[in-house]
Amino acid sequence: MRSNTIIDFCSPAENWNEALPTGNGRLGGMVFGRPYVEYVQLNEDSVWSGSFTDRNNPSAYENLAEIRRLIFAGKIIEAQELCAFALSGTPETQRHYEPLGNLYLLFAGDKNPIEKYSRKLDLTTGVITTSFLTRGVTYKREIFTSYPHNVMVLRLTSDKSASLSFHTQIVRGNPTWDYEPYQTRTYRNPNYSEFTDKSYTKPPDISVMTGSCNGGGKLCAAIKVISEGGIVKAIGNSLIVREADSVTILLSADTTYRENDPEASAIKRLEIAAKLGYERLCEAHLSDYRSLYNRVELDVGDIETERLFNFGRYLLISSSRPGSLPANLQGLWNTDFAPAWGSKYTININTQMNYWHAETCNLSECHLPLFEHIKRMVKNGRQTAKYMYGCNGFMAHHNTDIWGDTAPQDVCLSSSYWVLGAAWLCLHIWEHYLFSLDKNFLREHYPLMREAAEFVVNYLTDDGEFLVTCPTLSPENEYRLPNGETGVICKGASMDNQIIRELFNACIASTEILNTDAEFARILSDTLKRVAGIMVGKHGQIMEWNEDYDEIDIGHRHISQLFALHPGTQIDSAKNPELAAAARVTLERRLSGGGGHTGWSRAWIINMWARLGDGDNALTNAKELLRNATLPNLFSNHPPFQIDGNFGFTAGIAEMLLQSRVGEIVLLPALPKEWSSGSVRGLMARGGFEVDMRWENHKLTGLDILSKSGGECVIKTNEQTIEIVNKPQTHVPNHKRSRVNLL
Ligand code: FUC
Repeated sequence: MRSNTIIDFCSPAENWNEALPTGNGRLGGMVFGRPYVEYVQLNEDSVWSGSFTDRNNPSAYENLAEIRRLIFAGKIIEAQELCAFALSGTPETQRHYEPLGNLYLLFAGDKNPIEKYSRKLDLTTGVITTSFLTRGVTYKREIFTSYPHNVMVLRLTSDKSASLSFHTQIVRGNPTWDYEPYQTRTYRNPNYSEFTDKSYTKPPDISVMTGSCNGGGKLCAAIKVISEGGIVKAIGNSLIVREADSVTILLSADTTYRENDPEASAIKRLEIAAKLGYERLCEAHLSDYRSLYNRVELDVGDIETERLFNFGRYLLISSSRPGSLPANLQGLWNTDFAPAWGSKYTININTQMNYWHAETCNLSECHLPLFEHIKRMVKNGRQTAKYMYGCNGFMAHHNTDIWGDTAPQDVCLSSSYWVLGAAWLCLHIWEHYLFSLDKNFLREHYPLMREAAEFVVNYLTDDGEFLVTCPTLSPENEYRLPNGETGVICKGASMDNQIIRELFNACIASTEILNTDAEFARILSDTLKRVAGIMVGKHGQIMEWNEDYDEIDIGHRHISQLFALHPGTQIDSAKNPELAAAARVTLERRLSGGGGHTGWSRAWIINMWARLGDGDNALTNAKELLRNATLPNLFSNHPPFQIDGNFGFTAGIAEMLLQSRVGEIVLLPALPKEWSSGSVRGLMARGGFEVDMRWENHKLTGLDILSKSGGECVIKTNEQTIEIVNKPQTHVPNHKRSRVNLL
């Protein structure tokens, strides 16, 4: 029977896009579930190439005035050429993420037929199970990655004693023979261990592999094999298990990013975990994992949608936990030594999208690695602001890496020279505050928002009419110039103005909440008066640039000009219906040109339709994402796999069911006709409210709201899609739990 919490297959993974992910934020694996050559492709979040290099272009500042002059004079092509030389990073590229290595378990009897094969990931436990029958024996493998003990745990059992015999090895390589480096037990593909430095055992039961992050630090992965019955012994760099009843394999990894001696720390962690034993490790994992996963439950009568929604929560819990790095372009899971876009942090939409569901889906703690990373960016971002642009404060362009690099990435006119990466990221601080109302958090992190705003105040320049960002661009679209040429670089792109307004307003509100920095708040509000508002263009659309240019790609995947609709708050059907109408035109225009063709782009569109209160269009796009941008293992497809589409999808579903601002909750704002009855438990609203509700025939029939911060709120619905039966209580007063019984 199909379930919304199980991802299952009846055959082993033939390729990476069929393998199942496990992870605890830092340590991750892709499990193939192969009966005779079990293969787990491994990642550790700090395995990145290189080290920090100052890449700020020495010619930037001396050319800034000239670039601005050219843009103001409409000499866009000349300005672009100068940008490419004077602003690009030196060198042009940041560091990239790399795989940790591969774990292999090789079993005897590889030509025997397999029956009753099953492979599944249970989203309620975070455990991947493979089982099969061969020669009359049923074998079972369970794999999870424990956050509390930071080890991956593999448990091998069978229904017949003394029937587990295999050898195991952990290596780092790049086998050309995809995923099948072992052709037999005695032949290995030449490249399967080419990036391994040391490979040794510590008899009787530990095997260690070390390597070097390409041009960077050192890494180590180690396993300890614990058998019940049978024997474990070391030969060469392999551990051999013979005739065991059951086996537990513990795997741990470290790099010099966090530990001076990764070998010592990885091995020590194995010994600690081994003392606890499988049962206690498993209990600790389940209680930790369930404490996060069980907070939310969705029933909309559509298993595929519910399952992908749940998978997005699973993936965040598995790739972003306190102490880990934030989820990168592939979360944690990457098999390539030269991954697409370096599997870095692209901060003109992608990294932000990774966290859109963190608050709404009650995974607030999983948001924390992002804030730690913003802190890592500050020092570099100050240097870039000062050195390249002569500005105070802190800034970032459209990408960052493990070192928090802030200089431009690539020589790519349509993306590299955008300057509001830090400003947008800092809005996540404000979101975290709005959901938690945690003043201590705001006090600690307000300085980051302030510095991002300070850069903007300094960077803005007067074009005679408005204060504008310049140079800048609208990620990552191009426009047609009046003379027919194509332009990218511009002044005052619409998304910039929208981000600036959102950030400045958040800073001003923070100064009031924290009772601090009134003078800075005044500067921000004076500055805002001179920043252009949202403009409607000749097609009735929200203008993307400060001139009503036509876009080169009508169906471009980025829909930057609708930032104000989502994730921003400035376009709102209730507050400014004329802008909401223009946002609808914009979205329809993008879609008519083929927009939404990447997973993340489609996911953004779901969120935007939800904000427009259009559940049917939101659902159509959700189905489209499921159909056309989802890989067999349910990873979202750019292509290749990019995790933002998963996270953005989950955020979009939540956005269809609940929207909020402090003091106001809108229930079922974008309920599609198809979801006429259903329920959801545990979604979060701004102001610190946890909401459970159910509905039948488009009528709200049950509502239970917990105020976690002791605040009050007004409850609304979108009356076009949902009706509150008997209109009972539409105001939740300030007491802990308010059960509003509607029937
Ligand atoms: C942005 C997007 C691309 C891709 C890359 C990682 O540049 O425009 O589609 O997602 O980030």
